[in-house]
Amino acid sequence: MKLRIVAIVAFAVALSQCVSANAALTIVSAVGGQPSTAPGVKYVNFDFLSGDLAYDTTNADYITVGLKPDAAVVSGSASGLYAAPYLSSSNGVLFGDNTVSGVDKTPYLTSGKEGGSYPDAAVTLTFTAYQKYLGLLWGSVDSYNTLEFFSGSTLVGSITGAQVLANPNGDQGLYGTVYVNIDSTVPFNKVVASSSEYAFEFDNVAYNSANYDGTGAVPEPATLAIWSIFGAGAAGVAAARRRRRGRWSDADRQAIYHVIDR
Ligand SMILES: [Ca+2]
Ligand SMILES: [Ca+2]
Repeated sequence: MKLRIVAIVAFAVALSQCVSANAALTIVSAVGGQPSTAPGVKYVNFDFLSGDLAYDTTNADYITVGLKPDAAVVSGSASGLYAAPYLSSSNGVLFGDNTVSGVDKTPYLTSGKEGGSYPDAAVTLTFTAYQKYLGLLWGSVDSYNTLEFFSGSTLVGSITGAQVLANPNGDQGLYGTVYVNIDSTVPFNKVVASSSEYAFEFDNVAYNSANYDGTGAVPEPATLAIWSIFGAGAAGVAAARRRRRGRWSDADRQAIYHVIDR
């Protein structure tokens, strides 16, 4: 019986680690919205990118762009496949584009269509440092666009086009593009953009590792497993001590219930 309780405690502790992986995402989006100008924010426009390449490696915390077929770096628009985002209220200035209002004429990223011949189609942004903020110019927003946030290999949150625009129908004009600012309670170091239909198009990403204080990242599964074994081992030692000492005290039981209840 005591062994079973020890196992339950170890499982409950492991479970509580998993539960804490859910990030609360605060989303602010607007036509003509602007990226954050907080200290430390970096602005990337993907204009000198082709293929799977690291971007802006002059920064210690840079982005590596991963393109799973049929994601791509593109310019302009191709009917039924991708459409350029739309700049407004001069919201490209911090990215080196002084357009006041008009189509994004620079290279941008498109997810392609996930499924069928391309089951993994997606754009992956992998950061060398943890982030708690992401901004992006999200063009021709569709309800079937999905943006996922990962801490290591753990999915900590996701949003869809329906959460950034009231009527996400792929409008390729002024009112179909929003600048979206997302703050996460859980630090992330990978973002994946995918779409079940053509397509998820975006440009002008802002990010900021300066507001990551070094805490809250989700442990890698291997680390978690080792930690759990250690935790179970430590609990086992404690149980053995209790066995020598005698019955579980009320305080011990309360401690266990507390852990299970979390
Ligand atoms: Ca660009
Ligand atoms: Ca679209």
